[in-house]
Amino acid sequence: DQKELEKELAAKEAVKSVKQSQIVGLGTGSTAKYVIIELGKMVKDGLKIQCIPTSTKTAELATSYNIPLIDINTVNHIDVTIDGADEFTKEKMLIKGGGGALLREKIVASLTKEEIIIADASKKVDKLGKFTLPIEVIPFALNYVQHQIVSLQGKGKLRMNNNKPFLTDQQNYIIDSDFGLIDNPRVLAEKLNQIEGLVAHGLFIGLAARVIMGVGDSVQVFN
Ligand code: DER
Repeated sequence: DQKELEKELAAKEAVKSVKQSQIVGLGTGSTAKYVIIELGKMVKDGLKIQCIPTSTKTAELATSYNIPLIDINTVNHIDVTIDGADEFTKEKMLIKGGGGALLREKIVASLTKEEIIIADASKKVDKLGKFTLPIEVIPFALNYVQHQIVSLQGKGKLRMNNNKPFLTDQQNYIIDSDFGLIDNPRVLAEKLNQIEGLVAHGLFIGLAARVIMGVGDSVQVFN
């Protein structure tokens, strides 16, 4: 359908930035999946890259396409990462974490020289916040962080999976938090960064080098 076509168009445009012998971060989600499929073809045709997955799900998918993986702790930088987003603005501010991979995605993004975000046109927003903000917390801090979210005028809901709390790759919980439309994402991000036990939130500010949006039968790039 239209969205899937736009995801694929964005992914195909993004992989043009992947060069021989690079260290490549692999995103998580249904848009990033198209990147893994494309890179699988390029590896089959002789592309030599070493990849770092942002989730166990992505690691399994990449392995199924014979994409070589390496341990993030064996590198001190990543050349290029291609990842999705739940929302993005023209200033390249993002909400991520819909797929639950936000902590590893943020660490990989922070290590990456060129973080490329790919998305279908439905992800573009004027203001972040229609999509609830994923917040990853250690279980020990669940109640404490919930209270901190309330004090920041948010409304948090523990993410569930089959009637049990969803667990991230790190065995942490996610609180999907509604702060309404967020006037100043940077200010909210800085407040969230102070909360003990909150290990990651989905506001990615200043991390994206480029956003490639599939729209109709072409792409639009936000630099
Ligand atoms: O969880 C994540 O951060 C994913 O990248 C998500 O934001 C995008 O997932 P999608 O490509 O399936 O919409």
